[in-house]
Amino acid sequence: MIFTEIPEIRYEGAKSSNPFAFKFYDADKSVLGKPMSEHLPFAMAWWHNLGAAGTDMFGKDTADKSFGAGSDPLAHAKAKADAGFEFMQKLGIKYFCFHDADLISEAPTLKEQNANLDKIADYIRSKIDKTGIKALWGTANLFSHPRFMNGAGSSNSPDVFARAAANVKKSIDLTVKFGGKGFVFWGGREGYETLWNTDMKFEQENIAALMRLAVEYARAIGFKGDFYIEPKPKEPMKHQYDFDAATAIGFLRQYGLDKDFKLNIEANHATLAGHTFRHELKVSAINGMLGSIDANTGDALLGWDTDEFPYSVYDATECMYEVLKAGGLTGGFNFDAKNRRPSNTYEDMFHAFILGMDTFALGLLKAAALIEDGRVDAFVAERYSSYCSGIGAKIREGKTTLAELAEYAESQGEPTPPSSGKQEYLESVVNQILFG
Ligand code: XUL
Ligand code: CO
Repeated sequence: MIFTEIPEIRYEGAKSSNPFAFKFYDADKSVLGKPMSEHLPFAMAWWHNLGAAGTDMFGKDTADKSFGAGSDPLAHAKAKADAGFEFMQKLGIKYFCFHDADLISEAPTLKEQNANLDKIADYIRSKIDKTGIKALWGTANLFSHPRFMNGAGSSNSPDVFARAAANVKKSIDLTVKFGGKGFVFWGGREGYETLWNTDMKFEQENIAALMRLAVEYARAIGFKGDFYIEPKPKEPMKHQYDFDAATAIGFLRQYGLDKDFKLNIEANHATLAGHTFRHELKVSAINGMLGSIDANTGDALLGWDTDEFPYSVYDATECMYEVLKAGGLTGGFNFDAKNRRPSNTYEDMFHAFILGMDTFALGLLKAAALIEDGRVDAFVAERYSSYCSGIGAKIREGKTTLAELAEYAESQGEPTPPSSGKQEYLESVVNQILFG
């Protein structure tokens, strides 16, 4: 046991003042005919929760994430796994997400690295067998090591491309071994700093080639899950190719990858791209590509990826509204989030997840209430209802011509002004459901 002072976290209800209890996340509570736990498949991000210890550009670690192990890489990797599984069990979390590089520190050669990964993977697999906790998705870290300074798929070096392919292959193997539902590509270094040295088309073709090779390999070994692109506009690169959902969808379609890939939408990446989280979810959903979510939040006053635990019930409600409307996720809700640097105790790790899980539970309850209330849906249906008959229906059904429309326009005179958008009314309905 690592978190000896921390009890199992249970639901105690909104009136509880126990800091180690859920106030809103009640796993078995039925919402729209399904238990909360099925609506909200939460996942722990291995890298943040078990790895990030507070180092930033200006200072070193503030937290101790050695979990009692010394400097031996395998002993530390096992201690992380012990901590992670105990943590997830105490919170009732069924999934984790990981990079290859999160599992054990990198060895000097690829061969040694893969052998080390096999050792820790066997250890993790035995914990999966004991607990039923599995991977939500895996990914390859193709951005931290200096070899990837010019990108991975987009690198100007075919040797680096080949190394990226080897890391992706191993990470797919690990994902399959851990029962993962998905495999993510986050193109941290897949972008450019200046177009004076960059062949954009060449780089994008190569990224697509790496993705295609990954799909071919994974399908050949029986992986049935989804691949995901995780869009992000910038950071670490000035401009990343998977800028936002619309850009990523265009890319996937252009290179014929859209049948195997969906999107993993991260809230903080959405706002960095100048969109709301909800916008990115909507764009993904209407294109049939809403796969999974990295649940976190940025800070409106800070222009970078702060990866904070989500606390805005308003944002979570908007998110869950889109998720419910899309019929749920094939993936889940990965807390790609880290404690603030001064929140450096084991207790803080639990507070962070209680906050995130309660925020999304509230979001789910409020989104379900909005749908059951029906006023927003009814308003939107009514707003477009003139397309149900007459010339509107002909436009929708593609049964008219430009000439017919011109004739119609001439005969009708000045169009009746469109009806009010009633934004303020709708926003007050949302507030009433949230706080009434
Ligand atoms: C970085 C980010 C990554 C991906 C996985 O901004 O979100 O942690 O989720 O590589
Ligand atoms: Co992420």
